[in-house]
Amino acid sequence: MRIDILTIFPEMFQSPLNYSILKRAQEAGIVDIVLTNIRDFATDNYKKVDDKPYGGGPGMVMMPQPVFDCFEYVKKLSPQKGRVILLTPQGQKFNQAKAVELSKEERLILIAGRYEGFDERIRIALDAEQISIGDYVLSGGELAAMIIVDAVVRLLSGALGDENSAKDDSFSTSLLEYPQYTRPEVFRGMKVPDILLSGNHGKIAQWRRDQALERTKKSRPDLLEKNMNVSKTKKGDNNGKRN
Ligand code: 6GU
Repeated sequence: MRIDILTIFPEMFQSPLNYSILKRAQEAGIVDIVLTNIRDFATDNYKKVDDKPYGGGPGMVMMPQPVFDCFEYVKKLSPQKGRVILLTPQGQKFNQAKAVELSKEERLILIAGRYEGFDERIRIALDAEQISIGDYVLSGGELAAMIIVDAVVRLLSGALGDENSAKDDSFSTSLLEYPQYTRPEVFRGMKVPDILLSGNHGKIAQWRRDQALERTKKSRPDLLEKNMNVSKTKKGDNNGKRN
């Protein structure tokens, strides 16, 4: 997979991209992550990328020209078309199903905005899908882009050491993950549940299912409800793209 990220703060990505799974996936050639600075496409002496909103109001808006020029440059860096995503709080909420969907693409082009948002003509002309990572406001789309990259890359074949470890993750089964324990057997008087030491794999699997269900009921009952509705409702939206 190739992931292009357009941002005015490429340095922000250095640390998250250079540890652990994301680092190894890049080194192994599983993913190629390319950062391009939108500010390099500003045309005035001050490298201006934002301006006041027409109609008044607080804050600044990302200007269309630097974003368009940057996008057109990035697009030509590789022959694949790419799925274009604008990170904005106005987008569809990101979740594990979306991560799985995006992990099947050959190329993603993520555009991180700052300020009060993008000039609307950017979204319209790039025919970009909009994604938000949750119902709260961040100072920019960079952290959201990093979260999406992390969630997507760990799903790519070969990115995790153990191919099974993504399958049991919370949300991939619509349940939260069951409790995990490692050595020692007793820590500060707290014992590992006997069943996990029993060697009975059938019973262990049953216990884990029960625990996952219990946890989900307790802290995320909405996931169980959603799960029951999935079979009833047909998903037919267009992922926030223009028709
Ligand atoms: Cl993608 N951007 C910003 N600025 N805030 C957010 C977000 C994105 N997702 C949730 N909040």
